[in-house]
Amino acid sequence: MAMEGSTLPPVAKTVKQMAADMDAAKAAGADLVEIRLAQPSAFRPQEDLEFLLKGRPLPALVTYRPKWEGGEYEGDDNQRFEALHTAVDLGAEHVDIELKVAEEFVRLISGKKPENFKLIVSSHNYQSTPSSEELGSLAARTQAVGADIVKVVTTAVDIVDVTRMFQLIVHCQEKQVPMIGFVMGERGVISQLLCPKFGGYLTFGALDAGKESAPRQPTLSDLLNVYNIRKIRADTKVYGLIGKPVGQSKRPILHNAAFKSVGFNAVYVPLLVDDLANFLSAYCSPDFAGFSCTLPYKETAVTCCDEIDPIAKSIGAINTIIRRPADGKLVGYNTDYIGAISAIEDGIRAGSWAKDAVVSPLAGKLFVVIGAGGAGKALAYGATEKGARVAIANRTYERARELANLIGGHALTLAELERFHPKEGMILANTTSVGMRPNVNDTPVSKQALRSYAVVFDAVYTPKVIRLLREAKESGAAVVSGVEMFIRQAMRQFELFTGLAAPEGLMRNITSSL
Ligand code: SKM
Repeated sequence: MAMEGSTLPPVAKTVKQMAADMDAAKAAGADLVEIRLAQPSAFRPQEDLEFLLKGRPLPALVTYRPKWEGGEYEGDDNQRFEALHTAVDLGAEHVDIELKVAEEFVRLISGKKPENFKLIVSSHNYQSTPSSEELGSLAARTQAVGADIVKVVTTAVDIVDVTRMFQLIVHCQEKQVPMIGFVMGERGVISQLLCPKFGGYLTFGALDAGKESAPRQPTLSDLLNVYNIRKIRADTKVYGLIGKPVGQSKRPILHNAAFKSVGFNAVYVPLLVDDLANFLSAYCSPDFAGFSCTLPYKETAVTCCDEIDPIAKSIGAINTIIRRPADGKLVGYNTDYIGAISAIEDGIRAGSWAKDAVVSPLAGKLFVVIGAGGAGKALAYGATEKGARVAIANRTYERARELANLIGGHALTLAELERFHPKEGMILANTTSVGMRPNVNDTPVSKQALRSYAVVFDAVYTPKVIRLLREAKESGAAVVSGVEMFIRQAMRQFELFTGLAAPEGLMRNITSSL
């Protein structure tokens, strides 16, 4: 694993700061540091490289990226080659040179390569990821020019693009050609996280957020401490969160820590998906063993699975997919239902006014659900099962009506919701993403209307203190946070993924520290 970004442009950073960053990278657990040179105006090749390389705390990789390949260097190549040549002479373990000029550089250093030196020949595509054939021929040309390590970097337009990079890495490994391959962008982040699984030579981690050297590069700390990258091997199973967006989710932190605590050989990654059916058919190997599913795919996912658990079928939405080991079939489950309903029931029971542990405190209540999507369906179904009367309010009234018809409830427009007060002691559950980070000032219903409710629940858990619940509390309602639902559905999900009991204490501790 390399630590990239230890060396920002010397214009912004002194060589001393670059050296301090290298020490910090070592302390944080990197195996290798990338010394990334920028403009020569603020950089004296001989002296500065000597200072940096002599004092390097770890093996080094020296890069001097020109503007035409997405870097910062604007001068002529001779000067750049000279600096890189100096790096070779000073004992740098790796130098990165761009494929377009590699032949010239290889000629320059030929016969002078130190024994343990490795030349990385790289190419970067900032627009897309070419076809498998094109990638294969790019890797072959890169090797032919004299690369010790082939490096191919592309951009993910869709997460499916990453499968071609994984295939290329596996293919190079079979041919015993060391390869660094990754796909930039949020849709490509798994190419960096799963590097050891597919046999990549190294992966890059930024020293800190904001010090990335490629778009959406993970931090070194995330690689080591969230994704436990040192534990990832070829037989490590991959689980992940399918959604759009997924960046806000705390699931990777929670599930990876839980996997680690029970010694389960798996990693959990964010999967930013644009087309669910395409994603599932591209990632169809047993390596991809299961998924959590979030907005906007909980309902579409039902049509993409081979089998659906009977409760999830009644709900019409799933949030968990398991690839059954015996036959590879995809089986869908809904853990939102149990997670949310039990959290609300226990929240109410905790209040002195409803202590009966046998009868559900939802029985006989009027339960108002905002949202008719996947989570809305789970809550509406669950509350009905527990004996509540259910009303559904949705931005698109038609969808509210469809769901109401399905469960025998009542449909409302959002305007009607504002004045809805047929009885006392009502329960409100928001299942939309209104108020979710970053739109923390939004709320699905006015504070005035909240006075009609005895209990208010919000499925959103980022931020923990969401505006709806803050205003509900101020209006005198008891509140149940989405954090509790998050923990409970995650515990059930963990059990479905692993077949083991969920480490509840650990999962609660982690969630409370997030
Ligand atoms: O149903 C869950 C989903 O499985 C994961 C999730 C998350 O990670 O934010 C939220 C809920 O939609």
